[in-house]
Amino acid sequence: SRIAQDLRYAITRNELALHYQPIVDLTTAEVIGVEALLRWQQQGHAERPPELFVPVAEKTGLIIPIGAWALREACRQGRRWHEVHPRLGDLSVAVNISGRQLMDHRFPGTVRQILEETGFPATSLVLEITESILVADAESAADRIRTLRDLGVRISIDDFGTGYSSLAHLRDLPVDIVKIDQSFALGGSAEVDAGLIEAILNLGYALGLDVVAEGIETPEQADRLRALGCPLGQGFYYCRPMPPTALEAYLATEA
Ligand code: G
Ligand code: G
Ligand code: MN
Ligand code: NA
Repeated sequence: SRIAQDLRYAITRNELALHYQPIVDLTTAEVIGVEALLRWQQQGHAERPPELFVPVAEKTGLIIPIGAWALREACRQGRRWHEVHPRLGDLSVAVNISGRQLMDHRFPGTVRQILEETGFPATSLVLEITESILVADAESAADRIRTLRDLGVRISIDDFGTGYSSLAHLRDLPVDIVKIDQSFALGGSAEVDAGLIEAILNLGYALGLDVVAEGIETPEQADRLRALGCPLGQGFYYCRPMPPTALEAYLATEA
């Protein structure tokens, strides 16, 4: 396809960028971390959303070099923010990892090499993996996650609540963070959603996991999540994803 052909040159032509969306402490609104989100700005084209090109990158295998580029870029920029704002020295940087990337046999080596090369602390790096990937091949995924955690990085289950994990499955997965899918914050049925969010919070508490609610768009949603005891959140109400320079300016007001 045309997208696949163009994507082949996206890295060498410098067309890829990362935007960052803050993740905040819901009680203090303090930024505790950021999620890196891939952007593709091709000369002469409207910006192509990741929902469109990430699946193509996965199918063609281009997600391997593109994913490595994103990881390196995020660690490089994360290192810079730690240096510029020492008070944000524990700011975490989360990077989305696709299934193909996760299961590639070179992936743990790539992560190790990028951490060494950039000097970004492993403990500040979070790898976001969707629940559906972890369910698809649970045993191999769990093995791979153990290898990655041995490097010191943290693992986050993304889009949680949409992938049909069993409780036993989650208990056996060596992860650190659960991200409640944005459909729960945005959902129409407040009472049902509150019940489900509470269930996920209890699960997180029982398993010793951090919990992040995604897709918070209004102050009411933020209030509701806070009242339910959700510690961390992310969404347009707090911040939209923004380019690194804008994030730096934003962090400067906090530091
Ligand atoms: O803001 P947003 O449109 O950026 O992201 C849309 C989707 O693309 C999300 O599901 C997100 O997880 C995915 N995505 C964004 N950046 C990356 C990336 O660097 N790697 C992978 N594999 N997926 C990404
Ligand atoms: O699948 P993942 O959780 O990685 O996707 C993150 C996606 O969610 C990105 O496309 C990001 O732009 C988007 N996003 C972040 N905050 C909000 C929000 O408050 N509302 C909506 N609708 N999307 C959001
Ligand atoms: Mn994500
Ligand atoms: Na998500």
